[in-house]
Amino acid sequence: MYELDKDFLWGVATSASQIEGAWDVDGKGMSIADCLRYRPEIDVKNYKKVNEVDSEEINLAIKDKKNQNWAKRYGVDFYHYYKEDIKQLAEMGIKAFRFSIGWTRIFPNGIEESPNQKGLDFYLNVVKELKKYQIEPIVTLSHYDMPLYLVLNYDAWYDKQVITYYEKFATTVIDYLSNYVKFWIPFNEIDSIVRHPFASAGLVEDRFPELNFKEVVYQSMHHQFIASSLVVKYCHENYPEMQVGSMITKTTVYPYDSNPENVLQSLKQMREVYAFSDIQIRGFYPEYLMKAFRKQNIHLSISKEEEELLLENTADFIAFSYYSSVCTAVETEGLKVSLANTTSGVYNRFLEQTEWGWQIDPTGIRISLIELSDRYSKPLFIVENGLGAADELTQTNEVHDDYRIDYLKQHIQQVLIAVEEDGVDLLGYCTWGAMDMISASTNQMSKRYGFIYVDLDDFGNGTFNRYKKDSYFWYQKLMRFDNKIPKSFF
Ligand code: BGP
Repeated sequence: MYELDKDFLWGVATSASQIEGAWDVDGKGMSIADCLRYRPEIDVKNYKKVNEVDSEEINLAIKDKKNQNWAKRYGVDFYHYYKEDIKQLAEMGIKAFRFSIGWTRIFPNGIEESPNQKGLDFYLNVVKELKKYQIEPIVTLSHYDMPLYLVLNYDAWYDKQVITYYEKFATTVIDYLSNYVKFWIPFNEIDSIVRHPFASAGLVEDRFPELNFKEVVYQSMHHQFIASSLVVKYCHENYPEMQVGSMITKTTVYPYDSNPENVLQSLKQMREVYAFSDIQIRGFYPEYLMKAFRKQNIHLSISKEEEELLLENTADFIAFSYYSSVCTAVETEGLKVSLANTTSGVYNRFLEQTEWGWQIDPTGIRISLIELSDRYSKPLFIVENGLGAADELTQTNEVHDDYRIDYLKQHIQQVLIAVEEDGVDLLGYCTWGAMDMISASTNQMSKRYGFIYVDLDDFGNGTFNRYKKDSYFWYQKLMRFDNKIPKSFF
Protein backbone atom coordinates (compact mmCIF):
# COMPACT_ATOMS: atom_id res chain seq x y z
CA MET A 1 0.00 0.00 0.00
CA TYR A 2 1.26 3.49 -0.88
CA GLU A 3 0.08 6.01 1.67
CA LEU A 4 -0.08 9.73 1.04
CA ASP A 5 -0.87 12.66 3.25
CA LYS A 6 -4.63 13.21 3.52
CA ASP A 7 -4.26 16.69 1.99
CA PHE A 8 -2.38 15.42 -1.07
CA LEU A 9 -3.81 17.15 -4.14
CA TRP A 10 -4.59 14.83 -7.03
CA GLY A 11 -5.67 16.93 -9.96
CA VAL A 12 -5.60 18.02 -13.56
CA ALA A 13 -4.03 21.03 -15.28
CA THR A 14 -5.00 23.40 -18.09
CA SER A 15 -4.29 26.91 -19.35
CA ALA A 16 -6.65 29.70 -20.42
CA SER A 17 -5.54 30.05 -24.02
CA GLN A 18 -5.65 26.31 -24.61
CA ILE A 19 -9.16 25.70 -23.25
CA GLU A 20 -11.27 28.84 -23.00
CA GLY A 21 -11.90 30.03 -26.54
CA ALA A 22 -14.25 33.07 -26.58
CA TRP A 23 -11.23 35.13 -27.61
CA ASP A 24 -13.22 38.30 -28.33
CA VAL A 25 -16.16 37.81 -25.97
CA ASP A 26 -17.19 40.01 -23.01
CA GLY A 27 -14.48 42.60 -23.56
CA LYS A 28 -11.47 40.30 -23.86
CA GLY A 29 -8.53 41.88 -25.68
CA MET A 30 -6.22 40.19 -28.18
CA SER A 31 -3.35 38.22 -26.68
CA ILE A 32 -0.20 36.73 -28.16
CA ALA A 33 -1.88 33.30 -28.07
CA ASP A 34 -4.44 34.63 -30.55
CA CYS A 35 -1.57 35.08 -33.03
CA LEU A 36 -0.54 31.42 -33.08
CA ARG A 37 -2.01 29.16 -35.72
CA TYR A 38 -1.71 25.58 -36.79
CA ARG A 39 0.40 25.55 -39.95
CA PRO A 40 0.07 22.09 -41.55
CA GLU A 41 2.90 22.86 -43.97
CA ILE A 42 5.42 22.91 -41.11
CA ASP A 43 6.60 19.63 -39.57
CA VAL A 44 5.26 19.75 -36.00
CA LYS A 45 8.40 18.04 -34.76
CA ASN A 46 10.38 21.13 -35.72
CA TYR A 47 9.39 23.04 -32.60
CA LYS A 48 11.59 26.07 -33.39
CA LYS A 49 9.93 26.63 -36.77
CA VAL A 50 6.43 25.93 -35.41
CA ASN A 51 6.92 28.56 -32.73
CA GLU A 52 8.51 31.19 -34.94
CA VAL A 53 6.39 34.33 -35.21
CA ASP A 54 7.50 37.52 -36.95
CA SER A 55 5.85 40.92 -37.40
CA GLU A 56 4.31 39.84 -40.70
CA GLU A 57 2.58 36.90 -38.99
CA ILE A 58 1.26 39.21 -36.28
CA ASN A 59 -0.15 41.61 -38.90
CA LEU A 60 -1.88 38.68 -40.56
CA ALA A 61 -3.32 37.62 -37.20
CA ILE A 62 -4.65 41.11 -36.54
CA LYS A 63 -6.39 41.26 -39.95
CA ASP A 64 -7.72 37.70 -40.07
CA LYS A 65 -10.76 37.44 -37.84
CA LYS A 66 -12.33 34.37 -39.42
CA ASN A 67 -9.82 31.64 -40.13
CA GLN A 68 -10.26 28.72 -37.75
CA ASN A 69 -6.52 27.90 -37.81
CA TRP A 70 -5.93 30.42 -35.01
CA ALA A 71 -6.74 27.51 -32.76
CA LYS A 72 -6.24 29.16 -29.39
CA ARG A 73 -8.95 31.70 -30.20
CA TYR A 74 -11.49 28.91 -30.01
CA GLY A 75 -9.89 26.48 -27.56
CA VAL A 76 -12.47 23.91 -26.48
CA ASP A 77 -14.88 26.65 -25.39
CA PHE A 78 -14.38 26.13 -21.65
CA TYR A 79 -15.63 29.71 -21.35
CA HIS A 80 -19.12 28.42 -22.04
CA TYR A 81 -18.70 24.77 -20.97
CA TYR A 82 -16.98 25.35 -17.62
CA LYS A 83 -19.90 24.17 -15.46
CA GLU A 84 -20.31 20.97 -17.42
CA ASP A 85 -16.54 20.35 -17.54
CA ILE A 86 -16.01 20.95 -13.83
CA LYS A 87 -18.96 18.68 -13.01
CA GLN A 88 -17.47 15.84 -15.05
CA LEU A 89 -14.05 16.36 -13.45
CA ALA A 90 -15.61 16.46 -9.99
CA GLU A 91 -17.34 13.18 -10.73
CA MET A 92 -13.94 11.77 -11.65
CA GLY A 93 -12.92 12.68 -8.10
CA ILE A 94 -10.17 15.30 -8.54
CA LYS A 95 -9.12 17.39 -5.56
CA ALA A 96 -7.28 20.12 -7.51
CA PHE A 97 -7.81 21.97 -10.77
CA ARG A 98 -4.98 24.01 -12.24
CA PHE A 99 -6.01 26.75 -14.65
CA SER A 100 -4.67 30.13 -15.70
CA ILE A 101 -6.09 33.63 -15.90
CA GLY A 102 -6.39 35.15 -19.37
CA TRP A 103 -4.58 38.44 -18.78
CA THR A 104 -6.53 40.14 -21.62
CA ARG A 105 -9.87 39.15 -20.08
CA ILE A 106 -8.96 41.32 -17.09
CA PHE A 107 -6.95 44.09 -18.81
CA PRO A 108 -7.70 43.87 -22.56
CA ASN A 109 -4.66 45.94 -23.57
CA GLY A 110 -2.75 45.52 -20.34
CA ILE A 111 -2.68 49.25 -19.55
CA GLU A 112 -6.25 50.13 -18.53
CA GLU A 113 -6.95 52.01 -15.30
CA SER A 114 -9.63 49.60 -14.15
CA PRO A 115 -10.20 45.92 -14.82
CA ASN A 116 -12.88 44.39 -17.01
CA GLN A 117 -15.54 43.27 -14.54
CA LYS A 118 -16.87 40.54 -16.82
CA GLY A 119 -13.43 38.95 -16.96
CA LEU A 120 -13.04 38.98 -13.18
CA ASP A 121 -16.51 37.52 -12.73
CA PHE A 122 -15.80 34.66 -15.10
CA TYR A 123 -12.91 33.49 -12.92
CA LEU A 124 -14.86 34.09 -9.73
CA ASN A 125 -17.59 31.84 -11.12
CA VAL A 126 -15.00 29.20 -12.03
CA VAL A 127 -13.49 29.11 -8.53
CA LYS A 128 -16.94 29.10 -6.91
CA GLU A 129 -17.91 26.18 -9.11
CA LEU A 130 -14.72 24.35 -8.07
CA LYS A 131 -15.33 25.02 -4.40
CA LYS A 132 -18.86 23.66 -4.76
CA TYR A 133 -17.18 20.28 -5.28
CA GLN A 134 -14.37 20.89 -2.72
CA ILE A 135 -11.81 21.19 -5.52
CA GLU A 136 -8.71 23.29 -4.73
CA PRO A 137 -7.93 25.87 -7.44
CA ILE A 138 -4.25 26.14 -8.43
CA VAL A 139 -3.94 29.39 -10.34
CA THR A 140 -1.26 30.31 -12.87
CA LEU A 141 -1.28 34.06 -13.45
CA SER A 142 0.52 34.08 -16.77
CA HIS A 143 0.51 31.08 -19.07
CA TYR A 144 1.63 32.19 -22.55
CA ASP A 145 -0.98 34.86 -23.22
CA MET A 146 0.22 38.40 -22.52
CA PRO A 147 -1.68 41.31 -24.14
CA LEU A 148 -0.70 41.85 -27.78
CA TYR A 149 -0.93 45.59 -27.15
CA LEU A 150 2.11 45.38 -24.86
CA VAL A 151 4.05 43.62 -27.61
CA LEU A 152 3.28 46.27 -30.19
CA ASN A 153 3.59 49.33 -27.95
CA TYR A 154 6.02 48.40 -25.16
CA ASP A 155 8.33 45.74 -26.61
CA ALA A 156 6.78 43.13 -24.38
CA TRP A 157 8.75 41.81 -21.38
CA TYR A 158 11.88 43.63 -22.51
CA ASP A 159 10.23 46.82 -21.29
CA LYS A 160 10.41 47.44 -17.53
CA GLN A 161 7.05 49.18 -17.65
CA VAL A 162 5.45 45.80 -18.36
CA ILE A 163 6.46 44.67 -14.85
CA THR A 164 4.20 47.39 -13.44
CA TYR A 165 1.30 46.41 -15.71
CA TYR A 166 1.73 42.75 -14.77
CA GLU A 167 1.86 43.64 -11.08
CA LYS A 168 -1.41 45.51 -11.38
CA PHE A 169 -3.00 42.57 -13.21
CA ALA A 170 -1.67 40.06 -10.69
CA THR A 171 -2.66 41.97 -7.54
CA THR A 172 -6.14 42.71 -8.95
CA VAL A 173 -6.75 39.01 -9.55
CA ILE A 174 -5.21 37.93 -6.23
CA ASP A 175 -7.43 40.36 -4.31
CA TYR A 176 -10.54 39.35 -6.22
CA LEU A 177 -10.04 35.61 -5.72
CA SER A 178 -8.37 35.79 -2.31
CA ASN A 179 -11.21 34.06 -0.46
CA TYR A 180 -10.96 31.03 -2.68
CA VAL A 181 -7.38 30.54 -3.89
CA LYS A 182 -4.37 29.53 -1.81
CA PHE A 183 -1.86 28.32 -4.46
CA TRP A 184 -0.48 30.77 -7.02
CA ILE A 185 2.05 30.34 -9.83
CA PRO A 186 3.14 33.72 -11.28
CA PHE A 187 4.53 32.28 -14.56
CA ASN A 188 4.12 28.98 -16.33
CA GLU A 189 7.52 27.40 -17.11
CA ILE A 190 9.48 30.60 -16.51
CA ASP A 191 12.47 29.04 -18.33
CA SER A 192 10.51 28.64 -21.58
CA ILE A 193 11.33 32.23 -22.59
CA VAL A 194 14.67 30.90 -23.82
CA ARG A 195 13.10 28.25 -26.06
CA HIS A 196 10.12 30.18 -27.43
CA PRO A 197 10.53 33.90 -26.72
CA PHE A 198 7.35 34.93 -28.53
CA ALA A 199 4.91 32.40 -27.08
CA SER A 200 6.29 32.93 -23.56
CA ALA A 201 7.07 36.62 -23.46
CA GLY A 202 5.88 38.30 -26.66
CA LEU A 203 9.42 38.87 -27.96
CA VAL A 204 9.58 39.23 -31.75
CA GLU A 205 13.14 39.20 -33.03
CA ASP A 206 12.59 41.60 -35.94
CA ARG A 207 11.39 44.28 -33.53
CA PHE A 208 14.91 44.54 -32.04
CA PRO A 209 17.10 45.03 -35.12
CA GLU A 210 19.80 46.98 -33.27
CA LEU A 211 20.12 44.67 -30.30
CA ASN A 212 21.61 41.31 -29.46
CA PHE A 213 18.42 39.24 -29.33
CA LYS A 214 19.85 36.81 -26.79
CA GLU A 215 20.46 39.73 -24.46
CA VAL A 216 16.88 40.91 -25.07
CA VAL A 217 15.60 37.47 -24.05
CA TYR A 218 17.65 37.29 -20.86
CA GLN A 219 16.86 40.85 -19.84
CA SER A 220 13.17 40.00 -20.28
CA MET A 221 13.71 36.86 -18.21
CA HIS A 222 15.09 39.09 -15.46
CA HIS A 223 11.96 41.26 -15.64
CA GLN A 224 9.80 38.17 -15.20
CA PHE A 225 11.82 37.19 -12.13
CA ILE A 226 11.22 40.65 -10.67
CA ALA A 227 7.51 40.42 -11.47
CA SER A 228 7.36 37.02 -9.84
CA SER A 229 9.07 38.25 -6.67
CA LEU A 230 6.60 41.12 -6.50
CA VAL A 231 3.78 38.55 -6.45
CA VAL A 232 5.51 36.63 -3.65
CA LYS A 233 5.95 39.88 -1.69
CA TYR A 234 2.33 40.92 -2.22
CA CYS A 235 0.93 37.56 -1.15
CA HIS A 236 3.19 37.21 1.88
CA GLU A 237 2.42 40.73 3.08
CA ASN A 238 -1.32 40.62 2.51
CA TYR A 239 -2.38 36.98 2.63
CA PRO A 240 0.03 34.92 4.77
CA GLU A 241 -1.92 31.72 4.15
CA MET A 242 -1.18 31.88 0.41
CA GLN A 243 1.69 29.95 -1.18
CA VAL A 244 3.50 31.06 -4.32
CA GLY A 245 5.43 28.67 -6.53
CA SER A 246 8.31 28.88 -8.94
CA MET A 247 7.49 26.79 -11.98
CA ILE A 248 10.00 25.20 -14.34
CA THR A 249 9.99 22.77 -17.22
CA LYS A 250 11.79 19.84 -15.66
CA THR A 251 13.76 18.39 -18.52
CA THR A 252 16.14 15.64 -17.48
CA VAL A 253 19.36 15.39 -19.44
CA TYR A 254 21.29 12.13 -19.02
CA PRO A 255 24.83 11.53 -20.20
CA TYR A 256 24.66 9.30 -23.28
CA ASP A 257 27.19 6.95 -21.64
CA SER A 258 29.70 6.89 -18.78
CA ASN A 259 32.35 8.84 -20.68
CA PRO A 260 33.21 11.54 -18.08
CA GLU A 261 33.08 14.18 -20.81
CA ASN A 262 29.44 13.29 -21.45
CA VAL A 263 28.70 13.22 -17.72
CA LEU A 264 30.17 16.69 -17.42
CA GLN A 265 28.13 17.92 -20.37
CA SER A 266 24.90 16.60 -18.82
CA LEU A 267 25.77 18.34 -15.55
CA LYS A 268 26.23 21.61 -17.43
CA GLN A 269 22.94 21.22 -19.26
CA MET A 270 21.13 20.43 -16.04
CA ARG A 271 22.48 23.67 -14.61
CA GLU A 272 20.74 25.46 -17.47
CA VAL A 273 17.49 23.83 -16.34
CA TYR A 274 18.06 24.64 -12.66
CA ALA A 275 19.27 28.21 -13.20
CA PHE A 276 15.66 29.39 -13.14
CA SER A 277 14.58 27.64 -9.95
CA ASP A 278 17.96 28.48 -8.37
CA ILE A 279 17.17 32.17 -8.79
CA GLN A 280 13.60 31.89 -7.57
CA ILE A 281 14.31 29.61 -4.62
CA ARG A 282 17.75 30.82 -3.51
CA GLY A 283 17.10 34.43 -4.44
CA PHE A 284 20.20 35.29 -6.46
CA TYR A 285 21.82 34.65 -9.82
CA PRO A 286 24.24 31.72 -9.58
CA GLU A 287 27.82 32.50 -10.48
CA TYR A 288 27.83 29.82 -13.21
CA LEU A 289 25.07 31.72 -15.01
CA MET A 290 26.74 35.13 -14.66
CA LYS A 291 29.96 33.65 -16.07
CA ALA A 292 28.05 32.15 -19.00
CA PHE A 293 26.48 35.56 -19.71
CA ARG A 294 29.86 37.31 -19.66
CA LYS A 295 31.27 34.69 -22.02
CA GLN A 296 28.46 35.31 -24.49
CA ASN A 297 28.79 39.08 -24.16
CA ILE A 298 25.36 39.35 -22.54
CA HIS A 299 25.06 42.23 -20.09
CA LEU A 300 21.98 42.42 -17.92
CA SER A 301 20.83 45.53 -16.18
CA ILE A 302 20.08 44.48 -12.58
CA SER A 303 19.77 47.12 -9.91
CA LYS A 304 20.67 46.80 -6.20
CA GLU A 305 16.98 47.11 -5.26
CA GLU A 306 16.11 44.31 -7.66
CA GLU A 307 18.78 42.09 -6.16
CA GLU A 308 17.29 42.72 -2.73
CA LEU A 309 13.77 42.05 -3.96
CA LEU A 310 14.84 38.69 -5.39
CA LEU A 311 16.66 37.71 -2.23
CA GLU A 312 13.87 38.70 0.14
CA ASN A 313 10.98 37.21 -1.81
CA THR A 314 11.77 33.65 -2.78
CA ALA A 315 9.12 31.14 -3.77
CA ASP A 316 7.41 28.82 -1.28
CA PHE A 317 7.36 25.69 -3.39
CA ILE A 318 8.74 24.35 -6.65
CA ALA A 319 6.14 23.45 -9.23
CA PHE A 320 7.25 21.67 -12.35
CA SER A 321 6.09 20.00 -15.52
CA TYR A 322 7.57 16.66 -16.48
CA TYR A 323 7.07 14.83 -19.75
CA SER A 324 10.31 13.14 -20.83
CA SER A 325 14.08 13.04 -20.78
CA VAL A 326 16.87 13.26 -23.36
CA CYS A 327 20.54 12.31 -23.49
CA THR A 328 23.55 14.40 -24.32
CA ALA A 329 27.01 13.66 -25.72
CA VAL A 330 30.00 15.76 -26.66
CA GLU A 331 30.37 13.92 -29.95
CA THR A 332 26.93 13.45 -31.54
CA GLU A 333 27.93 12.31 -35.01
CA GLY A 334 26.11 9.12 -35.90
CA LEU A 335 23.78 9.34 -32.87
CA LYS A 336 20.02 9.45 -33.35
CA VAL A 337 18.15 12.58 -32.29
CA SER A 338 15.20 12.46 -29.90
CA LEU A 339 12.66 15.07 -28.89
CA ALA A 340 11.26 16.31 -25.59
CA ASN A 341 9.09 19.27 -24.61
CA THR A 342 10.23 22.02 -27.04
CA THR A 343 13.77 20.72 -26.94
CA SER A 344 15.80 17.88 -28.37
CA GLY A 345 18.77 15.72 -27.50
CA VAL A 346 20.40 12.41 -28.16
CA TYR A 347 18.13 9.36 -28.45
CA ASN A 348 18.01 7.03 -25.46
CA ARG A 349 17.91 3.43 -26.65
CA PHE A 350 16.32 2.24 -23.40
CA LEU A 351 13.17 4.29 -23.88
CA GLU A 352 10.14 4.32 -26.15
CA GLN A 353 8.68 7.47 -27.61
CA THR A 354 5.29 9.07 -28.18
CA GLU A 355 3.75 9.70 -31.60
CA TRP A 356 5.21 13.21 -31.35
CA GLY A 357 8.70 11.83 -30.69
CA TRP A 358 8.97 12.63 -26.95
CA GLN A 359 10.76 9.84 -25.12
CA ILE A 360 8.77 8.15 -22.35
CA ASP A 361 10.72 7.88 -19.10
CA PRO A 362 8.77 7.11 -15.90
CA THR A 363 11.94 6.67 -13.82
CA GLY A 364 12.89 10.19 -14.90
CA ILE A 365 10.02 11.66 -12.88
CA ARG A 366 11.36 9.97 -9.75
CA ILE A 367 14.87 11.18 -10.55
CA SER A 368 13.48 14.70 -11.00
CA LEU A 369 11.72 14.58 -7.64
CA ILE A 370 14.87 13.41 -5.86
CA GLU A 371 17.07 15.99 -7.57
CA LEU A 372 14.75 18.91 -6.83
CA SER A 373 14.14 17.79 -3.29
CA ASP A 374 17.86 17.41 -2.55
CA ARG A 375 18.72 20.71 -4.19
CA TYR A 376 16.15 22.91 -2.47
CA SER A 377 14.64 21.12 0.57
CA LYS A 378 11.29 22.73 -0.24
CA PRO A 379 7.89 21.24 -1.03
CA LEU A 380 7.41 20.17 -4.63
CA PHE A 381 4.31 20.13 -6.80
CA ILE A 382 4.01 18.21 -10.07
CA VAL A 383 1.69 20.51 -11.99
CA GLU A 384 1.91 18.80 -15.40
CA ASN A 385 2.55 15.26 -16.55
CA GLY A 386 0.82 13.42 -19.35
CA LEU A 387 0.78 11.88 -22.78
CA GLY A 388 -0.08 13.66 -26.03
CA ALA A 389 -1.64 11.13 -28.42
CA ALA A 390 -3.93 11.05 -31.45
CA ASP A 391 -6.92 9.40 -29.79
CA GLU A 392 -9.75 7.97 -31.83
CA LEU A 393 -13.42 8.17 -31.01
CA THR A 394 -15.24 4.93 -31.81
CA GLN A 395 -18.66 4.72 -33.51
CA THR A 396 -20.15 4.29 -30.04
CA ASN A 397 -18.38 7.38 -28.68
CA GLU A 398 -15.71 5.64 -26.65
CA VAL A 399 -11.96 6.20 -26.53
CA HIS A 400 -9.81 3.21 -25.68
CA ASP A 401 -6.66 5.03 -24.57
CA ASP A 402 -4.92 2.17 -22.77
CA TYR A 403 -1.55 3.70 -23.86
CA ARG A 404 -2.40 6.82 -21.76
CA ILE A 405 -3.38 4.63 -18.80
CA ASP A 406 -0.02 2.83 -19.14
CA TYR A 407 1.89 6.11 -19.28
CA LEU A 408 0.13 7.53 -16.22
CA LYS A 409 0.28 4.29 -14.28
CA GLN A 410 4.03 4.02 -14.71
CA HIS A 411 4.69 7.67 -13.88
CA ILE A 412 2.37 7.80 -10.89
CA GLN A 413 3.88 4.67 -9.42
CA GLN A 414 7.32 6.30 -9.57
CA VAL A 415 5.89 9.39 -7.91
CA LEU A 416 4.49 7.30 -5.07
CA ILE A 417 7.80 5.49 -4.61
CA ALA A 418 9.61 8.84 -4.48
CA VAL A 419 7.33 9.95 -1.66
CA GLU A 420 7.49 6.65 0.20
CA GLU A 421 11.12 5.62 -0.24
CA ASP A 422 13.00 8.76 -1.18
CA GLY A 423 11.36 11.05 1.34
CA VAL A 424 10.20 13.66 -1.15
CA ASP A 425 7.83 16.32 0.19
CA LEU A 426 5.15 16.50 -2.49
CA LEU A 427 2.07 18.73 -2.33
CA GLY A 428 0.26 17.22 -5.28
CA TYR A 429 0.19 15.80 -8.75
CA CYS A 430 -1.78 17.18 -11.71
CA THR A 431 -2.02 15.50 -15.07
CA TRP A 432 -1.86 17.53 -18.25
CA GLY A 433 -4.68 17.91 -19.04
CA ALA A 434 -8.30 17.59 -18.09
CA MET A 435 -10.41 17.55 -21.20
CA ASP A 436 -8.55 17.65 -24.54
CA MET A 437 -7.26 21.05 -25.52
CA ILE A 438 -5.13 22.88 -28.08
CA SER A 439 -1.45 21.92 -27.97
CA ALA A 440 0.76 24.71 -26.64
CA SER A 441 3.66 24.02 -28.97
CA THR A 442 2.01 22.84 -32.19
CA ASN A 443 -1.45 24.47 -32.00
CA GLN A 444 -2.99 21.15 -32.95
CA MET A 445 -6.18 19.74 -31.51
CA SER A 446 -5.23 16.24 -32.54
CA LYS A 447 -2.42 16.12 -29.95
CA ARG A 448 -4.73 15.10 -27.14
CA TYR A 449 -3.94 14.88 -23.42
CA GLY A 450 -7.32 14.78 -21.71
CA PHE A 451 -9.43 12.29 -19.80
CA ILE A 452 -12.38 13.72 -21.68
CA TYR A 453 -12.44 13.69 -25.47
CA VAL A 454 -13.60 16.88 -27.19
CA ASP A 455 -15.02 16.48 -30.67
CA LEU A 456 -12.98 19.01 -32.63
CA ASP A 457 -10.32 18.75 -35.34
CA ASP A 458 -7.16 20.71 -36.16
CA PHE A 459 -9.15 23.17 -38.25
CA GLY A 460 -11.82 24.00 -35.67
CA ASN A 461 -14.49 21.69 -37.11
CA GLY A 462 -16.59 19.63 -34.72
CA THR A 463 -19.47 19.65 -32.29
CA PHE A 464 -17.49 20.47 -29.10
CA ASN A 465 -19.26 17.46 -27.53
CA ARG A 466 -17.43 15.81 -24.64
CA TYR A 467 -16.93 12.03 -24.19
CA LYS A 468 -15.25 10.23 -21.30
CA LYS A 469 -12.22 8.16 -22.30
CA ASP A 470 -11.21 4.85 -20.68
CA SER A 471 -8.50 6.79 -18.81
CA TYR A 472 -11.24 8.86 -17.14
CA PHE A 473 -12.53 5.76 -15.38
CA TRP A 474 -9.00 4.64 -14.52
CA TYR A 475 -8.11 7.98 -12.85
CA GLN A 476 -11.49 7.89 -11.09
CA LYS A 477 -10.55 4.51 -9.58
CA LEU A 478 -7.25 5.96 -8.35
CA MET A 479 -9.06 8.92 -6.75
CA ARG A 480 -11.43 6.59 -4.93
CA PHE A 481 -8.61 4.95 -2.94
CA ASP A 482 -8.50 8.12 -0.92
CA ASN A 483 -4.71 8.32 -0.70
CA LYS A 484 -4.23 4.70 0.40
CA ILE A 485 -3.36 3.07 -2.89
CA PRO A 486 -2.85 -0.70 -3.07
CA LYS A 487 0.33 -1.73 -4.86
CA SER A 488 -1.75 -4.17 -6.91
CA PHE A 489 -3.35 -1.19 -8.68
CA PHE A 490 -0.13 -0.85 -10.65
C1 BGP B 1 3.87 22.48 -21.25
C2 BGP B 1 2.95 23.66 -21.25
C3 BGP B 1 1.52 23.36 -21.50
C4 BGP B 1 1.28 22.16 -22.38
C5 BGP B 1 2.24 21.03 -22.24
C6 BGP B 1 2.19 19.98 -23.34
O1 BGP B 1 5.14 22.87 -21.58
O2 BGP B 1 3.02 24.34 -20.03
O3 BGP B 1 0.85 24.52 -21.87
O4 BGP B 1 0.57 22.31 -23.48
O5 BGP B 1 3.56 21.47 -22.16
O6 BGP B 1 2.80 20.48 -24.49
P1 BGP B 1 2.15 20.49 -25.92
O7 BGP B 1 0.77 21.02 -25.74
O8 BGP B 1 3.00 21.36 -26.73
O9 BGP B 1 2.17 19.08 -26.36
